[in-house]
Amino acid sequence: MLNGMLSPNQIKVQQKVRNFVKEHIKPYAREWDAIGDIPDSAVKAWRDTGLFCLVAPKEVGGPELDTLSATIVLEELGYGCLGTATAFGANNLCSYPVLLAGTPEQKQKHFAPLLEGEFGAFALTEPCAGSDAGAVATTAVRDGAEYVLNGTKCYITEGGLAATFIIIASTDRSKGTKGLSAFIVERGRSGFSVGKVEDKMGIRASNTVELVLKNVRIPAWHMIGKEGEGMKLAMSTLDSGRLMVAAQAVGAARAALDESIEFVKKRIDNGKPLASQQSVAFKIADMATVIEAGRQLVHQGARLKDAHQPYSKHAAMTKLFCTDMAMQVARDAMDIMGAYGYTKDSYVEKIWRDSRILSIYEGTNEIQRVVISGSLLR
Ligand code: COS
Repeated sequence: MLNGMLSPNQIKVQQKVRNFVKEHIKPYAREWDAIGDIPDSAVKAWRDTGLFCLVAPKEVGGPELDTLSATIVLEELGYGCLGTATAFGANNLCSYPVLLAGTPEQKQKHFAPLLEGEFGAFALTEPCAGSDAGAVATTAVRDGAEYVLNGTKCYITEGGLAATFIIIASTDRSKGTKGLSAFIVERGRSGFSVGKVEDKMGIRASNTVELVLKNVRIPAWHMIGKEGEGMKLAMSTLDSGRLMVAAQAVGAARAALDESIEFVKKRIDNGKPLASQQSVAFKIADMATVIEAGRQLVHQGARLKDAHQPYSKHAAMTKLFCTDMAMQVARDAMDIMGAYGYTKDSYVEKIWRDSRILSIYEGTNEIQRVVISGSLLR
């Protein structure tokens, strides 16, 4: 890891999370994968680091990490367990709309539970609105001083555990993407319930559910920004989220590389460690090279965002490269380890399963190509 470009504070954050991962995540990640849950004690330990919501602003008592620091945290969490990184990352994802357009009152409301150690969730996806985000069919109808929400959201990270949600709903279906709006909805509102809990192939430590809204009434001041601003808020949120997913991918790939290095040094083949075979050593070299390339893309994207420069295209390129890279590195690691890598005795089996989601969630890699090519060809 090249640390030369990081500030002393960023290196401190990196070390803190690295220690946390070593002590609180890595020894238990396989067990959490098996049970499909993160025990409360581990969630509490993470909360005690003060990093439970990385992007929560100082004005509400949050750490307000810069984007580069946040990607460093997500890389380290991804190194430990992608499921846990996904779960802990949800609090950032759901916070961007509030950071972008929330009033001081909305910021207090949204961040208070997150800073107390509760989860938050960002709910955009629906059964018929995945890649086509603008097709959201959940409606929000104004009724006096309230909005009434109806619809179904699916594949919502930490939705079964969250205390606060950002729900993207249509306030005017005739306007398509220009009719979408964003709302803060708390757990416990009448008519708001958790539906199907997904049984996933990977990132099993994270919680993924369906949310059902039946005549859910919320005060009108819970709308973030203005009516019709929901699509822009959701897309800007995903720009940030894509850098975080890419950072997790770099972390997962680094874990696969470390497992591979340990394996090839120990494993004896024809009387010599596997590492002495040039074909194996070269694969290790290639894995390390693409990981470093991915990390540099992530850090550059974070620097662009921190400098308030346009970065949508860069975020899409970064997610595209890093998530495919992680999958390839996990596969290379499994190739190096052979049958052992395919068993649950090897951590690489879990990294391979977990990494598969990276090129799917927060915009498939086809969507990243839509964003990249769209910005080049318009
Ligand atoms: N930041 C801010 N605004 C953005 C934006 C961005 N990155 N991308 C698009 N917008 C705005 C556009 O400017 C446009 O507003 P105006 O018409 O006022 O200019 C509006 O959003 C609609 O944009 P567009 O016409 O490009 O929308 P499309 O319906 O063609 O969809 C894609 C664009 C496909 C890129 C979008 O639907 C998408 O990203 N889909 C994937 C969704 C996703 O990632 N889901 C994952 C689950 S959520 S965890």
